[in-house]
Amino acid sequence: MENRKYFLTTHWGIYQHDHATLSPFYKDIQPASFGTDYPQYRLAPCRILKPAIRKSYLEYGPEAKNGTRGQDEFIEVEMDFALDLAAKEIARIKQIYGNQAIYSGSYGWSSAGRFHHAQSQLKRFFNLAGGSVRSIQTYSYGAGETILPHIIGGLSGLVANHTSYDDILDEAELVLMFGGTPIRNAQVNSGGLFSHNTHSHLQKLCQKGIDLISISPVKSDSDIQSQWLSLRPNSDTALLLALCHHVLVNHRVDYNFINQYTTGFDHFVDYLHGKNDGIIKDHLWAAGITDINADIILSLGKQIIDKKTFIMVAWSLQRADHGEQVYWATIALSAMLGNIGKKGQGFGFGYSSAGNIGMTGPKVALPSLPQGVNPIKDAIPVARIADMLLNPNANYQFNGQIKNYPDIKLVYWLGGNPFHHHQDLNRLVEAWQRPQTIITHEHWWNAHARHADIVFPAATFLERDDIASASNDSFLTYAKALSQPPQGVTTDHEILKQLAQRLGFEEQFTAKRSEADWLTWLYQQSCQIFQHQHIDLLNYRTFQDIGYLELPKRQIRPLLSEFRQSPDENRLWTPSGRIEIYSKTIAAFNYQDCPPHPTWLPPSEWLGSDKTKSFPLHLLTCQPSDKLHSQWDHAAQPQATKQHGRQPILIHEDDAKQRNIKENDLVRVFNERGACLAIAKLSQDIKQGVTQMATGAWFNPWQDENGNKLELNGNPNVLTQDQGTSTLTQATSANSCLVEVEKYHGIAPKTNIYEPPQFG
Ligand SMILES: Nc1nc2c(c(=O)[nH]1)N[C@H]1C(S)=C(S)[C@@H](COP(=O)(O)OP(=O)(O)OC[C@H]3O[C@@H](n4cnc5c(=O)[nH]c(N)nc54)[C@H](O)[C@@H]3O)O[C@H]1N2
Ligand SMILES: Nc1nc2c(c(=O)[nH]1)N[C@H]1C(S)=C(S)[C@@H](COP(=O)(O)OP(=O)(O)OC[C@H]3O[C@@H](n4cnc5c(=O)[nH]c(N)nc54)[C@H](O)[C@@H]3O)O[C@H]1N2
Ligand SMILES: [Mo]
Repeated sequence: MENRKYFLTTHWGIYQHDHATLSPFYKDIQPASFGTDYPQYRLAPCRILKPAIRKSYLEYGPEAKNGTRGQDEFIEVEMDFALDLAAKEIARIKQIYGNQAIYSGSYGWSSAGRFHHAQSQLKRFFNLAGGSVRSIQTYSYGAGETILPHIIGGLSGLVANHTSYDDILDEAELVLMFGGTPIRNAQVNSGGLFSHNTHSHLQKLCQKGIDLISISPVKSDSDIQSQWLSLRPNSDTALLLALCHHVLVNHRVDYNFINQYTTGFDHFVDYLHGKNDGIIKDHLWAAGITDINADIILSLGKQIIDKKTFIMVAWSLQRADHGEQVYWATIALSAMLGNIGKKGQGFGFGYSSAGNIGMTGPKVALPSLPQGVNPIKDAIPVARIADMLLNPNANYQFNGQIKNYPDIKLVYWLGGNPFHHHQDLNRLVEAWQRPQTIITHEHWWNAHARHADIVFPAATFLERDDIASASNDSFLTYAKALSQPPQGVTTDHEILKQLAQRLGFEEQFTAKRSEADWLTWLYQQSCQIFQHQHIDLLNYRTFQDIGYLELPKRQIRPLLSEFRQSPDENRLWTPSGRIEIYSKTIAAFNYQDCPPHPTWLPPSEWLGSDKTKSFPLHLLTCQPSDKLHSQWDHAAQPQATKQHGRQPILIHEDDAKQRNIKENDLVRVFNERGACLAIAKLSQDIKQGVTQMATGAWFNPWQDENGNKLELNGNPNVLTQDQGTSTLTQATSANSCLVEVEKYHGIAPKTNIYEPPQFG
């Protein structure tokens, strides 16, 4: 072990430090490629060092002119002034409109510690303040998370209870990797990870000679040696249905499994045969949709019948219009093969979408900050934020319910960046003008901070002590601040505490504990939980001195193996207790855009739609390899990825040639929703007609003298559509997006989002 004594935990791994520099945790076999230089960028010019109020908000308060959020100057003020203003405003909104006019959904990854977890802090605060409207679901897998309970009764195979990589290594002969298994994404795990092991697991599959097929429009989605099967984006469901059809007509359906463990198969068989729509879902049909040669589909069908097959599907595939269908079709195919619940066979989602999928977490759930109870029960599907702000009181449907959007007057957000994560950002900018007041805590003067009225300067993970652990890994770390926060900057907890004091519930909020007391308390809770398992953890002082401890892991069993073993004792939490290949519940919802069995529905935007006449290229927006989302985009690595300050776009050589675009040319990527600049990167390893951009460049909007909008940094969310995946799931459909790309002529303005805003 190096002589660096202290530890810090991030979502991208554990670091050691000596109060000056960070180095990767010595036990991590493959640390993330980014992060060690963050201390150098802690005090960059874009750091927020003082509370600030939007100028016209300061002058006119909530009556400030509409439409200026995001463009206004800011006035820096003293902390007490900002706190008084924010407290007064929360009290005013509560009194006039009630707590149902406050939105604190505050989605986002913030930082990894258990105590300084921004959303937990904010929820605790508002639960004591009389409640607030929240969000449910995630941007990550909202479609999957909403449909899986209808099919298998829970989220198994999505976030937990995956079949282990070890079992796959022992048993599988063929692994289909839909969306590939890009190692860049396994750098990250919510809550952190002890060691980055995904690559080594994948390499073992490769070394053993297991047949690995990466099914993706982008070759680099597989970092291990594998066969690349390129297809049209969003067409995977059609391929899976054709494989189902192949198994069916070759009489290789495992009817023992189907009869004992599933329900509604007959409806699906009728669909595959085209009984109602006259369309047989065979390899010829799928070839026309997927662009995969029909013979290749047949040969794939033969392989999955002959070999013990494991099907991995990335989370990205369900972040698309009708994204839920691809997961349903995967489960239907695995059920037909009869291999669900068997060692190393069956299916699982997100094997490289995060760093600890297919590995295991601690034996027991670890404690987090208690949040209390929210007296307001209203919550929106998280990706419907702009719809909510633009359409107060309007009706919408979601997962069998008819609901109304609340009329939100105050938004309070910390630890997430809607101007990173949301789709159709120009629409979000408009939606963001609607509330009377927006309050934010941020580290940086990014677009999220610039679109608020009251901005509090929040300490970063480098500047706070914390306790960290992840539900999908088994460690506890004592995170020791690398340095103090800059003068005038404080923790989210401290800001909320001082607001609570002004609103009369400080003692309830803090439970009379200091931040250090809370950490002790969290550790004591962990000790108690483990004592029930007859495991003694170190005493707190020793834990603090050592800085981390490894926890005993849960046993990991093949996904749904208990159900397979005894389906009556271990009924699934579905209405039938079985895997629902046909769902009567969904049938009763009668949604046109989500039929009751796995179905091919063309996405609203894809290479098969008429819209290609105007916007002929499909844009996929993947996770960035050089950071977590938009975090620390000003640091060296993300800046080095950009060229001349713009994010790259991957485009097929022939598509580039047709447009007279050359390597490293500055291009304008556009559709009817918006436009951004990017640098062209030409390749043969992306399907023709497809482009790919990483998310995460800080939104840097600009307009020319004619009012034409152009995002300068390469933020692809000015292009993506803000439309729910379906009435059932209402999740993000970011990956269904058509664009056109052209060479940018003229001199483009430089990005200026890494500089502080104008202060009045
Ligand atoms: N087009 C497209 N869009 C996508 C996706 C996609 O695939 N394509 N992916 C989606 C997915 S899966 C996700 S999860 C979202 C991610 O979206 P987010 O989680 O919202 O993105 P982050 O950049 O992690 O936002 C964290 C913000 O909080 C700040 N922050 C960090 N720590 C703290 C803290 O302790 N306190 C405070 N006050 N602030 C803090 C950071 O500076 C940053 O601005 O993006 C989604 N958006
Ligand atoms: N380095 C890094 N790692 C991260 C994150 C990060 O910001 N940075 N974010 C984390 C988070 S919050 C999440 S939710 C996960 C997300 O994990 P994923 O959802 O798995 O990640 P993506 O990078 O969006 O998508 C993976 C690949 O899927 C392919 N793909 C997209 N659409 C289709 C399709 O229709 N069909 C097929 N076959 N392939 C398609 C794309 O080419 C893309 O490269 O990543 C996590 N890991
Ligand atoms: Mo995510």
